[in-house]
Amino acid sequence: MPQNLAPIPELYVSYDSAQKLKVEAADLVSWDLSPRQICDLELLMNGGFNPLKGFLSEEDYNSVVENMRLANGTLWPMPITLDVSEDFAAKIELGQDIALRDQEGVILGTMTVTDRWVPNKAKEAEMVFGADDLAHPAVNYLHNTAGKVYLGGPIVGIQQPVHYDFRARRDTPNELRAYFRKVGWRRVVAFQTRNPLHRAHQELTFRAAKEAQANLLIHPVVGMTKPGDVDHFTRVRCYEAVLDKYPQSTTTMSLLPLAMRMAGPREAVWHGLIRKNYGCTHLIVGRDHAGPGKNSAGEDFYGPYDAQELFAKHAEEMGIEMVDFKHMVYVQERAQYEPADEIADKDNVTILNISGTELRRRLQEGLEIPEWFSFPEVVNELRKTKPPRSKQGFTVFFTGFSGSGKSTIANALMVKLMEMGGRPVTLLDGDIVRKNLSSELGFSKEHRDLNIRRIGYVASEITKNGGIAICAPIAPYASTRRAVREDVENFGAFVEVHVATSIEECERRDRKGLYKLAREGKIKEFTGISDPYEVPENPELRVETEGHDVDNCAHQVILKLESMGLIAAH
Ligand code: PPS
Repeated sequence: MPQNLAPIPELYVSYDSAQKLKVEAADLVSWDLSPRQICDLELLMNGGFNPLKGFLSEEDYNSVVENMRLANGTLWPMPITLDVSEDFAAKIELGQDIALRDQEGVILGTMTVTDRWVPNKAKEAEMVFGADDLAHPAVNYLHNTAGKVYLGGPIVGIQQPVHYDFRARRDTPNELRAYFRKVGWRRVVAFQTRNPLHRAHQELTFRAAKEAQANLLIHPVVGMTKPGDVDHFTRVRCYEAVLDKYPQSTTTMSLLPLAMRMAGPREAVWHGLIRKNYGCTHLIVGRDHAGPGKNSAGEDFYGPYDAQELFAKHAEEMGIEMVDFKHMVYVQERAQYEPADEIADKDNVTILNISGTELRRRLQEGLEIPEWFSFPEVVNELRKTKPPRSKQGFTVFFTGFSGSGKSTIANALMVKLMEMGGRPVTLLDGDIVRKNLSSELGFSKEHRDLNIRRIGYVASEITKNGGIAICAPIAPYASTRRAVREDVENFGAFVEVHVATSIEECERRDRKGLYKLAREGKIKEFTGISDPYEVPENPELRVETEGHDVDNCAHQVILKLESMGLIAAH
């Protein structure tokens, strides 16, 4: 297919108009964009989503969901929609302009709202993602993050979202087109990725470029990828290390601020249209391209070659060709990578391969990663970001009645961990937090939840930065404890310890004299007496304090941490 590198339409107005518009837009009703909407808006404005002129109208949305096409018949597989809350939607009149702001309040563009509707999300999930199953990250997003109402309408672009990272590596479609024109690249094969590159990827991209007789664009996604992926900062440092291994004159890299949906076949077609906009003539499409993993029944959402098939069916219409991805494996005797299906002497050679899961395990446990698998520079970067578990941060979260012994055990644990050394330890005891972080709060459900969420926030920050947070509040509500677990588990392990001293024993001990006051009605909403406590169902550890001394209880926690690999066995 002939390459056309003429500039494509963008939605930005001229610099002077933008300055004027920015002042005028300050008076408009504003929508604060979510991180995903910012990614979508950037690609709408810079032409990455050409021919879209804004967030989809209701008619286009229905047509995209049902037929993979805009209402006018143009191929477009992914609904690009502006989801908002019901409250916000109720404030808007059709025909009204709204300002679209980033999370710091900067106005990126305006939209004339032509359409407002309540989508059938179950139908969207079924038709676009193949199943209304929350195990699919985009379906989960659709139901649990996206707003209830969609707004649609044309956009006027004022400015690009601001990026402070890797600026020299970011290009708009027109910037890449201009670059290809300048260096005379007539055929360009794009490699889409959301993972670090290892030797097998390098080999397959080399082969793809050779097969297509094209130059190579490494085009990694740095917008939003699958939850749990290696963060883009680490990945870009890895890509830069690998880029040195490619011949400079034939290969380049550019970062794509796309928010992926992991929609397999539809996503592959979407990726093709986007790469076409970026001036590419070919896209490498892999086995299980943009796959979301397993569904809630433990099966794959899509067939392994569904994406390649759908792409191939529409390649002509898209104006971009597919290079299918070979599954590369290492042949030890020949010390080289070869496509798995082209090895004729399979039975006489040793084939080596390390799966993604195995790689994560090796990183997790600090085990060797062989040179035949990856480049030392890449492994080094990955190890920096993902140190072995015994060097990562974590949170120990004690919960139990007042006077159950949480604080005493937590203190003993803190001292034991400090004796071991290696990581900073912070104790967020119930009383201390109430004094320093939550002094204005009482003991209503709302206030207790607020208190626990604050503790969770601090603990997740400590965990993120490689420290150990020990929390010891009552935390009587299971749902709040779960929310804190989710916050912390974004960054490291969460170890819930139920200090299971019975309410009778706590009252008998009554170390602070509070139970007596609670019984007399002088303290209201007292946990276990006049307020609920939801016993943890599956804590990592339950400790009984009746009949065990503090030292023993703290030791049980230490043993648990050891068995989880969080502290080195001693
Ligand atoms: S919560 O529910 O998790 O927010 O409670 P927490 O912040 O851990 O409570 C800390 C201490 O407050 C004292 N106290 C009460 N506890 C429960 N209910 C009521 N109404 C109440 N009023 C005061 C109690 O001593 C808690 O300390 P600990 O260390 O648990 O004994």
